[in-house]
Amino acid sequence: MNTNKSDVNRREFMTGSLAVGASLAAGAGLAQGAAMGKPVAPFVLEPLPFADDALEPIITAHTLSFHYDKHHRAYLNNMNRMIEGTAYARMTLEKIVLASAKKGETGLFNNAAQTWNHTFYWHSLKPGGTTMPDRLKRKIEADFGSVEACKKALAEASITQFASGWGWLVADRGTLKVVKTSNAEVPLTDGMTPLLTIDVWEHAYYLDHQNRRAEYVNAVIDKLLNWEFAADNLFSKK
Ligand code: MN3
Repeated sequence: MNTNKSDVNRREFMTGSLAVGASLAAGAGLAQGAAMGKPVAPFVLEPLPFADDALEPIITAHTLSFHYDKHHRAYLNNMNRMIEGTAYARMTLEKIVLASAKKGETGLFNNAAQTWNHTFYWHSLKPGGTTMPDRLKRKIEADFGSVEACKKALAEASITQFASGWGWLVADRGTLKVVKTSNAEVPLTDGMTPLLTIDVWEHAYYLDHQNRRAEYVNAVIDKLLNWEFAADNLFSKK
């Protein structure tokens, strides 16, 4: 994979936010532990970054009670079981995703990537949305022509993803793009830097919107996206 400027920031975010074991050490400490070959597993489920009813009516507490408490937790628990006592137990979550993909260990990849994807999705959402930082806005206008064109591309990718998967805003070698992935697949494995994601598995919207995926996707894009998180993923350096 490439190691552009955002990788470091994202890795810190993931290790820090999916903090490990009983000691909720700082991200730097965890990274150092991983680098020294000490176990970082088992991973723990971090709390949602908002109240469970804060995204209503677009995403209800009822949906989150399954999506976060059941689906996300199950992926994480499955991954923890699979890595126990293996070399993976000494890796950061992002490294587990990349290494299991490279080795074709599909079962582990699916659970590790879904653990990563869901944490990334929760942080892609913000009650009421956020104002887009100017620096990100200028980059989006340069690469998509306009903010509206970017949102339209993200909506189209998310709505047209066949069956389960994800819509993403990514940086690909310095250029912003919209991509979609199937099932657990994540653009990290193609060397891209995820900036934002929208979960389009049916479990993300079916209780609230039934088969109306477009209604869910458009509402998320209009009212819930965390553009400050996207800007942090694109621009922040440690
Ligand atoms: Mn999901």
